Amino acid sequence: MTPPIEERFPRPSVMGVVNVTPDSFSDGGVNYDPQDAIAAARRMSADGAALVDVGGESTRPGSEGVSADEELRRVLPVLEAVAGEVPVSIDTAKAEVARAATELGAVLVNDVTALRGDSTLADVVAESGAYLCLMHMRGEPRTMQADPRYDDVVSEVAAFLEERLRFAVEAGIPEERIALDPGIGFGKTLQHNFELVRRLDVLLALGRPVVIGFSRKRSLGRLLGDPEAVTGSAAASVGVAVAAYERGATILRVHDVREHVEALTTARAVLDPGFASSAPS
Ligand code: HH2
Repeated sequence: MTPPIEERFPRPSVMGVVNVTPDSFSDGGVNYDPQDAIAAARRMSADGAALVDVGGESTRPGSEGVSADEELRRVLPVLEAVAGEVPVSIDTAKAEVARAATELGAVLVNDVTALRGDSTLADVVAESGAYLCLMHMRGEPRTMQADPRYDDVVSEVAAFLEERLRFAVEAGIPEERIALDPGIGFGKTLQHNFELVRRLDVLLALGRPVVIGFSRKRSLGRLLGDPEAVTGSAAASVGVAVAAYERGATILRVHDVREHVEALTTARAVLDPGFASSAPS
């Protein structure tokens, strides 16, 4: 039996990011070579990542997308090498890629389109028994940062995620396997991104664990004074991850795993007396 997602990945769990891409905004192709990606996945796991999110298609603002064949060519060598060794999630919107990944043991399908991109993905997730992350995105990566506007970003994101959660459950994916993600930076301004974390209670009211992926996103660099920033620093990422954890986030999707694991473990010792008392005095 698959345990509920919050049992398998208790608060706070770190999801390390391995982009097997030449063009991701955050790491500029450092893991495009499969050997580099494999080494990164192993290192993240050793550093305390609860799972490693492997992706073969950049979703950075302005990006165009790649074919399923190209995505498979990028991710399969990595998934094959770490199968049975490193818990993996697959960052894809394509059923074909999710099927291959779950057959190789991927435990979670991370779909930034929240099952709106490929009409057969829900069936693949349901049949595989994998966990699922449903993420909010306004528009599509090519155009999403062109003047995003909301009346109330938090309630609109919550309504969207509630609708996608219902859709996934009706498609046969058990609710206890699903996590929700507000999609930091996906059709949102800096103010929207911070408000979503500040008012995380509204998303938590949907009753599912929340994933936050603020790591290295450009709002962090812009907040700290560079209006042209395309990324944020590791320190800024850690700060926002700890704040998100304090507000109730369960899974933190990050590039700098060791720094986040240390910071979140420390934050947990403050918030959770039972956890602190289990450490040597
Ligand atoms: N962000 C990115 C990609 N996938 N998945 C979830 N669930 N949440 C996120 O916030 C999220 C995501 C974008 O970041 P990154 O993978 O570093 O860059 P790129 O899409 O350019 O590969």
